[in-house]
Amino acid sequence: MPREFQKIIVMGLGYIGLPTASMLATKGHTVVGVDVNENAVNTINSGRIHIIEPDLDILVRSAVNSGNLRASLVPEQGDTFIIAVPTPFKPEGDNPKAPDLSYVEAATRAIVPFLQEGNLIILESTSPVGTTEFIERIVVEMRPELGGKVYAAHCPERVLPGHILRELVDNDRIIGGTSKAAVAKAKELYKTFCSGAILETDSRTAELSKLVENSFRDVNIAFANELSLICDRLGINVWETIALANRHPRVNILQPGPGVGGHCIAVDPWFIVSSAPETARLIRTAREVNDHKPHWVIERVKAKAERFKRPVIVCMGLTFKANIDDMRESPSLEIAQDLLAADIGIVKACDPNVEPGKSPVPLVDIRTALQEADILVLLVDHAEFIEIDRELIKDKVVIDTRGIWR
Ligand code: SAJ
Repeated sequence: MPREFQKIIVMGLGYIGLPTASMLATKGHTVVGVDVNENAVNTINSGRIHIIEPDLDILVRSAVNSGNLRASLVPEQGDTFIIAVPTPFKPEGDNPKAPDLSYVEAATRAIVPFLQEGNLIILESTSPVGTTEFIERIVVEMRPELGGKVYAAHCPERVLPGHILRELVDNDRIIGGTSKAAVAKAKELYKTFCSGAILETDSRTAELSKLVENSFRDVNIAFANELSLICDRLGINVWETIALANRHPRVNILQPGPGVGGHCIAVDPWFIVSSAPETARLIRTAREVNDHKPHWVIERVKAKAERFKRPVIVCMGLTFKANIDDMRESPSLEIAQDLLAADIGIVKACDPNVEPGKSPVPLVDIRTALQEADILVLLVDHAEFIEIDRELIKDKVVIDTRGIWR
């Protein structure tokens, strides 16, 4: 029978690992969070955080103060090992969109020396189909005596950046094991902090389900982005068109934007394409449609800039979506940087969530942006931009990729 409180080793203390480790610690488990980043380890051990997410600082402080959470550079023995490390694209090779499992492999190899009979390994990282079985193979290759004696399951993370703590508790969770016993063990653990339903399956189905969730969203955003190009060609307002179509009881079109960013939706569909390149035609096309959108926006800005001698162009927003500080895979950042490099005017950016030192494009505040800009390119629907008085922008050339200033 599983014990009520376990000792859990969490490999990777990023946007998923740190909230999960802290949540488990506040529920009474003893948690050791492991990361290769010494700065992150020291910061967490002092009860502070190295990433931005609402209320995470409070949770980490209380987890560390309770004595149940500590961070370390190296793993140790425990009951359960949770792997929450990045799965980006491979830096080199024929396929630039192939998944890079080197972090998963390194984390696995790091824990194997500490594994004991009956331990459970949980993969939370979004991964291509077969990765949980790959982890098991590494274990057996390094410690043949553990063959069939440790358990492995995939419990894909599903939390939305900006709402991680709420969704960590409320969302339903998929648990896919390489055996039924692995599912049962993992379920016991997730029940200690997850109030959503726990859905049981095998590891390969769990891996694909996670990739499918993000691909579903990508395909639907691509539909909206394609509509925005069609509407532009026909001189029709895309926002009004979508709002009207969405009044049908079975239509629910998402919103067009400057492209799709973040480290999940712009990446995960490619893991399906890599596994089934000939078959995943729609998923691949959706990725291409969304990746093309920033270039289309750039061309529109360039066309407007031709009217001026040397216009001041201010890009409103650099993050990959509203009200966060994350610029990973951000189409807005790509647009601002490309416009700067194109030298078609004086290009600046305005983003209340980005620190000046972190922006590769010169930053101005909202007041300066509204005073100086000849062309305003609205890229992110941050709350501060939605509130801007339309009177202040009525004489500007405005390219609104999010439809908030209609
Ligand atoms: N976007 C649009 N139009 C829309 C909705 C989104 O252009 O109508 C854009 C956003 O601006 C952003 C990108 O899509 O650039 C992605 O944003 P998002 O809010 O849709 O999703 P993420 O990447 O923050 O988080 C997603 C979530 N997945 C789903 O909603 C299916 C989250 O639940 C996952 O846990 C996360 O990916 C992940 O880590 O995989």
